[in-house]
Amino acid sequence: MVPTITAFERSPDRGRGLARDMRVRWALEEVGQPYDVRLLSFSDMKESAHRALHPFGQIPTYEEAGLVLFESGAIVLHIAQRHAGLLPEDANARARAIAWMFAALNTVEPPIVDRSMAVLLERDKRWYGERLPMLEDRVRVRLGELSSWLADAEWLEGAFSAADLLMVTVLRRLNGSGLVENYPNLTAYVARGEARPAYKRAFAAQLAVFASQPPNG
Ligand code: GTB
Repeated sequence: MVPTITAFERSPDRGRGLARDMRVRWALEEVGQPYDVRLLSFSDMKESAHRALHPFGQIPTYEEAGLVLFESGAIVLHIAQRHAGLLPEDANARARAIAWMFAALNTVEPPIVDRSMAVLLERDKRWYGERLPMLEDRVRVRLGELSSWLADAEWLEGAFSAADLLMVTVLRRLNGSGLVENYPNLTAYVARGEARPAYKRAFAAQLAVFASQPPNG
């Protein structure tokens, strides 16, 4: 059975690969698994039909025979466990790659999301000017640590894995901030991820959704 995922009908990023269905699309493309997409408006996501699949009324979800999943990290892990190519075969290396998947989502992404939310929602607050540098310092701490760890390695744990897939999508959320550019090895790391044919197919599919929507529909 071809799995079905959910995605924004009209993504706020105009289909630039920043919404979290991008991770799932990319993982499915990496393993060569075709998939269907059900597009949802913001109000569709809050309807009971979708909440039956996702307790928080969000995208992405993933449905296959007998299984419904939510949380992009859990979905990518599921795909990586069911198909070859996204996790190392060696048990210890696999455990470390999974640790990096958690690190991407639990340690690196939170300060990046805090910064994005401030930029998006708090610009008009009188304390914004003081808060943004503090949030950006927190992001810089994580980027510096990640940059030191990665050093001149191509990927986080040997060959490209689901850990890199998640980490690259997390770092891409800083596009336009200029923050990643201070770490040439991280800039090159993100570029390596974006150069993968599977990434390009996933990005094109997400962009095509946005492009197919009527301007104010
Ligand atoms: N932890 C969950 C996961 O990883 O799956 C978080 C899911 C989530 O945040 N989903 C968002 C959502 O459904 C879309 S991805 N939001 C609607 C709602 O909560 O009502 C977050 C996102 C959205 C848009 C951009 N962008 O435009 O740049 C980037 C990221």
